[in-house]
Amino acid sequence: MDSHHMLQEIREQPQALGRILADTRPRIRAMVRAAWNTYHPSMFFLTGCGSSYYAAMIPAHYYTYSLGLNALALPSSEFVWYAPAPDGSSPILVSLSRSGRTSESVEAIRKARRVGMPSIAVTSDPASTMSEECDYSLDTGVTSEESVIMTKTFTGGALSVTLLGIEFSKAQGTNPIPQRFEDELGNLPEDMHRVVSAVDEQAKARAEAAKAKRFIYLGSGGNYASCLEGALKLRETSYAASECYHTMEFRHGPFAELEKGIQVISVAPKGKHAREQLALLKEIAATGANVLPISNEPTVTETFEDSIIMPESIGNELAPILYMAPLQLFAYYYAVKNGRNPDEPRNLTKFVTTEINSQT
Ligand code: F1P
Repeated sequence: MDSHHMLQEIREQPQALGRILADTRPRIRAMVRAAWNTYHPSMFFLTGCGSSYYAAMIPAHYYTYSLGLNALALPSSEFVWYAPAPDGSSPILVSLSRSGRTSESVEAIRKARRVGMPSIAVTSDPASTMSEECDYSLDTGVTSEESVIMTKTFTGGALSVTLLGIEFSKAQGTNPIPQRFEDELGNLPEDMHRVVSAVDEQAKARAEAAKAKRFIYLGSGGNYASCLEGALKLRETSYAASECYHTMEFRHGPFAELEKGIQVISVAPKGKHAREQLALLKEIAATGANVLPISNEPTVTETFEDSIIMPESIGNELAPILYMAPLQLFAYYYAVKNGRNPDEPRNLTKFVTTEINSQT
């Protein structure tokens, strides 16, 4: 069934990412120049709701560990309820939202204004409430999905906020942008194309063979955010029980849940932690739980017959964006196999409007 919007939109991601790098990036440079000259921000609150919150967590990881920026990702509602007034640390709010209309994210922009904090809204709709009420509006250039489910606006939002951080980091001038970051950005659209081509059939086969009703996702670093989103995709489209943990946190309690019939999906890219990840996956498999690694590490994919094998040459820096494709495809094919319509999940709308009070 190739007729669902969700599948088409997953497959459109290489082009969407390419457009951001070619067309949105120059606008990001100009915006950051203006914001830097006016505010010199030194602390970044990155917010969103649902998928947009998880998308914001990916750049938060880059800001902190690769770009030398001080950043905190949190749900828009938490920012609205708890964000302090600036105390000399020159904070700025970057709020991510496909619609630009989600109540908590709109209210985050209003709260920032009330406490004297500048704000940037990153949306797919430059005419939205957030875009109109913020100090700086960034249209990612990725149009909203036809599906209720976020796919290309998730990876597009994560990339746009990452590019914002790269420009702020350059303006700050204290931390050279790692060369591997720029190299991987240059290859990202082509790499995403290679990933989608490589994993589409594999994800379909694994999803159609999956017998579990309960899924546990494991990821680390920026891939933890991707796994949170992968688990959410599965809940949204199939209503299946899914959880997510930081890879090495799993031994600290959740391990007790394991038994036959549970499916563990692990994002385990090659790199310096491959050996520890493999050891954990072997321990999990020994309990009788089913292990499905998504990996380009041969020692992992050769150990587990049920792997989704990622192209070996893709880099690690942008893995959290690239590994979204197999996670999205797995959720899509699992939903279709279970007779769900992934474009129109029950009880879900494209964005949420609710009452939220930011008065302090
Ligand atoms: C955020 C969001 C989506 C979710 C659902 C409700 O929307 O939580 O992530 O899939 O459709 O809204 P937005 O603020 O990014 O428009």
